[in-house]
Amino acid sequence: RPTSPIRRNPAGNVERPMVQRLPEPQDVVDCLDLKTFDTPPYYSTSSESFRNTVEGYSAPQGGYDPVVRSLHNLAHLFLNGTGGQTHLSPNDPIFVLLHTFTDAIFDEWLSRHAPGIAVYPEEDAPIGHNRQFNMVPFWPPVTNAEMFVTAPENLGYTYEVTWPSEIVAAVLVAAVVSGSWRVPCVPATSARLRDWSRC
Ligand SMILES: [Cu+2]
Repeated sequence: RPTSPIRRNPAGNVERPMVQRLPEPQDVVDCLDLKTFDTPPYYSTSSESFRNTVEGYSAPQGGYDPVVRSLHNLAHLFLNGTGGQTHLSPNDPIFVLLHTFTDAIFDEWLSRHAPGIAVYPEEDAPIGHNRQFNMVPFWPPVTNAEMFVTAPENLGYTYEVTWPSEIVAAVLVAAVVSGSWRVPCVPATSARLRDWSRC
């Protein structure tokens, strides 16, 4: 029996202006700067928590605000259709790109901050989210602790991303060297997951 088609109406949610835009490169820069992996209550209300910020329940700088949606959540809600509904969103192929890029941000944060497993909540996080809990629904079973590791060294894959702060630095250097402060058109980067450049 045929099912309904994938629906997208990007930026079309006029009832909710906050989700009529996509995350900005600066949002990723800010999120990657957060120093603490997670904070009590280890939930969607956590403040100054990298985990809650990349998920998108707090401002990119880490402050929790119940009306804010950012980063991963904002990209879902921007789609305003199949990809914006929790139980349906994997049906839209964009889901794979969004979650791959979210994992790339997580991997970059692990590389930059080298946190160690002690920062991962041992208890009091929601069921399934404590350090030694298995990640549902993966099989064979794997714990959160086992996945709290950088991809290149531990998981056999790597991301090729030029992070936005690096693009900004390159543009500034080019402008200074050329004696011009006119912002040049940034060429396409080697990022395969998302090109953050803007012309
Ligand atoms: Cu998602």
